[in-house]
Amino acid sequence: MRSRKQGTGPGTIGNRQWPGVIERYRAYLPVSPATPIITLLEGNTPLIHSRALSRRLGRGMSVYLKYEGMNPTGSFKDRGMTVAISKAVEAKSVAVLCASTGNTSASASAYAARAGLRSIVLIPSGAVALGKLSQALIHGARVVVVDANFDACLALVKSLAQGHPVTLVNSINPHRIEGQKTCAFEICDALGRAPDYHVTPVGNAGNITAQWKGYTEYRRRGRITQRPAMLGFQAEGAAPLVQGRVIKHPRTIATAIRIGNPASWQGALAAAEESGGAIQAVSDRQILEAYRLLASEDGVFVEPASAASVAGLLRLAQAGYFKKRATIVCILTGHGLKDPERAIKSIRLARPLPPSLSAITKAAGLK
Ligand code: AN7
Repeated sequence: MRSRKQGTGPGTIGNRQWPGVIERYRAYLPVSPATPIITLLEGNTPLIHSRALSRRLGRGMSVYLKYEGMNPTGSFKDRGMTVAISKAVEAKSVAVLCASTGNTSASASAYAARAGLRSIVLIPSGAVALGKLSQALIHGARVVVVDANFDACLALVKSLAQGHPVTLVNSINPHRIEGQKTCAFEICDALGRAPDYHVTPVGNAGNITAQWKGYTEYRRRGRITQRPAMLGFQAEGAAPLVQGRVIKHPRTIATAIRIGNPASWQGALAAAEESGGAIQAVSDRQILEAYRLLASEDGVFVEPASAASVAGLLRLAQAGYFKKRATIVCILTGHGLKDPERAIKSIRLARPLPPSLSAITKAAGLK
């Protein structure tokens, strides 16, 4: 390892600070010298080798976790939002609008605050994790809670955007997809090649579409020779791509991916098909098992939706899907602190004890 004296400590490249995804990958993104860059220095997230999962899979597998929860607002959305908000400012927009299961609204409101734009977010009532809601509120978004699910909120913002001078920053905005493809670039830069398998949660399906575009562009420009098989995982009760039909009332504890009519439907199917991968479903129970396993064995805290990738990994491994000695990257899309209530619900917390040394010693499991 090089020492920090040489300027290669965490978060630095040479003697420089990480510049954010637009400056790092400018040649691949739709920006010009005239584009004002709005950034919180997103990207450069850790690619962590998982000893626990590599061992569990056996057969010489190397499993890596791309910890997207380490982005400035705690999810991968920041990669797309830096581009979408920069382009909105360039277009002289004064307000941005989105529908969200939480993370998009957190990211949009933060980047809008930084750019001096107004932000308006529509969220489904009772279906957004507390951390995400608190972010939108504190960043000053106009938060409109709708008594309907995410799909209805998305339909509403599409109509609103047509009738008003606002920029829609859901992933149907192509600048979002452009920014989010940088996740694939970082993985290839870190590994020196593409992984054999790329495993990711799927909700509105923008991210898997963007990641596949990233690998494809990196290959076209000669940065990699092989692209990975793309494996996308939906929650069983919210798996329109697996069932091949819109799900009117999607259900899952993974509220981030409680989506029944994904906007990038075709993009996700194309990624799976062209790459020789698949879109499959995992149960809430499998998601929660993977959620606990990541936290307790690898020390990585994610939100439940993010654990869908690892749940899918374990499912496919059990079915003998992977070739031997494969390199597998699981995308962990959002931070566990987004949804602290879920962590507390999954582990029983004991009643407070009197401050007596003997009672405490016993409770601490010490002799
Ligand atoms: C943690 O914030 O759709 O398949 O409105 O927050 O690109 O939609 C969030 C989605 C995965 C799915 N993991 O990504 C929103 C929203 C987390 C997420 C997804 C989301 P897409």
